[in-house]
Amino acid sequence: MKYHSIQEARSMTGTRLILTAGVPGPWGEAAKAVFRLRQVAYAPVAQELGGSNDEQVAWLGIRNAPVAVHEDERPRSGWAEILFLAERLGSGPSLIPTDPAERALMLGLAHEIAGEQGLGWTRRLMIVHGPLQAGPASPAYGFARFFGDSYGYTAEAGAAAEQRCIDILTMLSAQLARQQAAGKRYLVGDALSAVDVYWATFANLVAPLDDAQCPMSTDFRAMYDSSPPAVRAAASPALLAHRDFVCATAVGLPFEF
Ligand SMILES: N[C@@H](CCC(=O)N[C@@H](CS)C(=O)NCC(=O)O)C(=O)O
Repeated sequence: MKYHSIQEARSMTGTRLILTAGVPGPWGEAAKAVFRLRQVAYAPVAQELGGSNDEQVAWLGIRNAPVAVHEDERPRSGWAEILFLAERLGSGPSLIPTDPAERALMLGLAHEIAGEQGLGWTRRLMIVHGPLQAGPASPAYGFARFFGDSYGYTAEAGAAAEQRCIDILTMLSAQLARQQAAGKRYLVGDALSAVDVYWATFANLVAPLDDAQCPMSTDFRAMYDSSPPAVRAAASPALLAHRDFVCATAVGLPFEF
């Protein structure tokens, strides 16, 4: 993917989407998929993984990614803000159910995947927990310290993260099983919604797609693929098959970043 610099993006109009360049970050991949499905044209802009990203901070006051900037509106970096921006700007079928109860369920499930203390958040705490417990002698300590400090790590939260991931995956597996028992194809309601997209993109943190579908460096793959068996087992075969189906039919393969 060809990225613009922050400097270029500042002087552009339209919709710009700041993404961590070169890696399949689940929040960024989800934002890209949501924009694509809503047919929102955007200019990709590079953020540096774990970098100080000074120019971005000077412009928007936000260091990480993704960040969507539409015209001269305020920047949007939370998954829900980005989703509602795509709903407003885009066209075609909505990614948010119209039925109020289905809508609430969809947004709640999406939070459990992409929000604070959701699946992505707690898998990240799991990833940094080992090196932080091992201490500064661990080769991954510096990386883990930075990400731990940036995203809510405490020794207590780190220790609780694995069970939290298992609980979320068990709950998503049960939700899909209920839907399938009712003859329904998607996680909520009768149609594709944003939560299917969040699951399809965040599942990489549990059972990464292969290199042909989602190329990544050996180190990155080892990190994404480091779930202990109990976490992996909490994602039912049907839930993983649903990821494959949503990637093939909605998100688009291979992932490109
Ligand atoms: N702002 C997002 C969360 C985004 C997020 O956690 N991004 C991380 C993904 S690991 C990131 O940008 N990491 C790269 C970095 O911190 O430099 C939300 O609230 O939905």
